[in-house]
Amino acid sequence: MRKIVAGLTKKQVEKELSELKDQLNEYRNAYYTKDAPLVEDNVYDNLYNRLLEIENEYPDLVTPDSPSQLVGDVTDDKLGKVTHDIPMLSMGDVFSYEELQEYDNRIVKNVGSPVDYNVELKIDGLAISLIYENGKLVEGSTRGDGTTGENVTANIMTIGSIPKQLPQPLNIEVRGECFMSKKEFLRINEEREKEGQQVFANPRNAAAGSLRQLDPQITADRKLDAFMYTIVTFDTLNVSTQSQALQTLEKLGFMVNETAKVSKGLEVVNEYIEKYEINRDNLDYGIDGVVLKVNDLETQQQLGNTVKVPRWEIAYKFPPEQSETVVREVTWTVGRTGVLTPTAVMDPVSLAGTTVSRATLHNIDMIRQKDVRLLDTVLLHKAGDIIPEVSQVVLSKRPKDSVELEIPTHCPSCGSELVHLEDEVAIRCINPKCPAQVKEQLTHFASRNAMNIDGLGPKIIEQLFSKKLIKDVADLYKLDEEILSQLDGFKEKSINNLLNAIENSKTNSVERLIFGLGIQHVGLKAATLLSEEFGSLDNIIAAPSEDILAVNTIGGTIVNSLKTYFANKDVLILIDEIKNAGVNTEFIDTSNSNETNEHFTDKIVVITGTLNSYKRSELADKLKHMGAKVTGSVTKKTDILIAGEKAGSKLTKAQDLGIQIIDEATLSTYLEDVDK
Ligand code: 3BA
Repeated sequence: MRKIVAGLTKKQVEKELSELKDQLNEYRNAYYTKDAPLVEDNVYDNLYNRLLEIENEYPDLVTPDSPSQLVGDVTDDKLGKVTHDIPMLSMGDVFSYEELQEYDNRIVKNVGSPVDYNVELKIDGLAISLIYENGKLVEGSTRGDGTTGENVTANIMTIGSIPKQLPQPLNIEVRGECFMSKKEFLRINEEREKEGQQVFANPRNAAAGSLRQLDPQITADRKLDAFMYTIVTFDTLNVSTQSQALQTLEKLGFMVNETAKVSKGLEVVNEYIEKYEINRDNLDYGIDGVVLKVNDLETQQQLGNTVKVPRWEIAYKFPPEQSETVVREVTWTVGRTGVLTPTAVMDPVSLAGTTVSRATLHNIDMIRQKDVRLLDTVLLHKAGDIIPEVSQVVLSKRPKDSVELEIPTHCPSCGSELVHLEDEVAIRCINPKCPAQVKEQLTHFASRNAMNIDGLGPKIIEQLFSKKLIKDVADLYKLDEEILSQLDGFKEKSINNLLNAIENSKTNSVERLIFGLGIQHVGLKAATLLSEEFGSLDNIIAAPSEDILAVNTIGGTIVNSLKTYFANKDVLILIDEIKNAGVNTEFIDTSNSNETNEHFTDKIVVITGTLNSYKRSELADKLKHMGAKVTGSVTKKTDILIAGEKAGSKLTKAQDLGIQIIDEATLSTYLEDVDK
């Protein structure tokens, strides 16, 4: 399959090599600098191996900018640099048990006798290094290229599971893996999708993107964790093996992965690998293999390092989890913005712990690139261990009667002709009255980050729409008891609840309305910036482009999108209707009205237990507006614990530490003070 190097002329080789370098460097850059991979790992690996093959054959063609000469991650300019006095090496890896056996043979030969290994899970995150002086956390950094990393101290400080203060006044440097749980990854991606932002490809990228940025508040809003696995400088600690090092780390208050095991030679290694390869989906964090480390630190020293990797450790990488199945059908769904997304419907197959029968094909480029056809056998994998995707077609199994996919020319929902705009991967339905789009828009309008109309989900919208009780968002404000009683299962209570929720949404600050309208490229963040700056929807509509551009972080794409949107006559009619219904279109500045309130200004606040009249996220927002810092765990630095019903360990801890505790009733009086 692979082209051999020998049959090519030097000119051809040079051309291929230069293309490979450009391509790989583009992929590396997207992966490391932007934390947004363009291709799957195996695609990168295949190209990279081809590069190595050529460079092996023609060593004179190796240049310093070749990806083969660059070690590990690239660092970004925006963050400060940190030099690792003791470099952070990379790990050697193997992909089969045979190779592990060969590795062990070499070690035995080298040391002169069998050794114990400490066997650990290989956490799929990003390596970090922490420096403590006198027991106090003073610096946190990423690995970067191993010698120079990025200074992410402020961001590291927001990670709850990293101690800021050790129980002893030690001078130590410890290293480990920072990661995001799968659960948090799903939560954040859901949020990003709603805000119209690009989703993270996997938890590793989400962790990197959250840690490697300038605003520590963003890191704090996304729950990161870290397992620590190495003590770099031992100070006075009495440690002689890797397994003792892990125990010591745990005693010092670090989170340590608890699955590690000591194995005499490879005795239990196979068992360990199998156990976690099968169970990896049950873990709430991603792993991509298993690490073996010679347990005895002196023996480690004796074995030493090569330039790139320590000789005393090796990583066994899991093969990617893939399953084969047959594509039976491709369905196209129309999203809120009219974009059509193809989904492959396949024979159900078990893949990494769940049964899968649907996988997104993303867009027509992807369909063409992968050349997926009906009746094709395809290999599936899970992006980030979670989202099923087609990796490739198994061409050797393509039946004679396979059918090329038809790219739709008309919208499956409304039948209008589809368009393929230049510069876009998507095909779109541009009929603004398309029922599929309108339903999605209505759902978005009512969603939590937009108008936050509790109880108005997709199912009810579907009913309202198909019964022709609403046709656009303005109609939501015309709903009454009589209309709602036509819905299946809607009784007095559910009717009242929904009408209340709709009524309440009229008093939202205007950024929720702007975000809810679903203007292309205008997420909640941009909507909030615009509302703060211009004060009302009318002012935003009337604002000259230059004035909008002058708002920090608002760029030309957003300005163009706003101008196009508000130039539409139908849009202006809709906005008039919304206003006439009594929906607020002004910015309500919660931060200003609270400046005089000193209950929460500059306070570190933790919320725990069940609250009856507040949603946690909204309360947190509110407190932040009042100048509080809302954190997740109770520490000595915590000023106030807001304790709802059934508060547990956080309450006990706060009591132990003598921290001010307020219950929901007290909280309400504090907040009422504020509203005056
Ligand atoms: N152990 C990653 N390196 C690891 C200390 C050595 C090491 C890792 C590891 C080099 C994991 C390379 C980056 C680095 C600290 C250099 C682990 C994991 N041990 N369990 C042997 O879980 N991903 N990564 N980190 N120094």
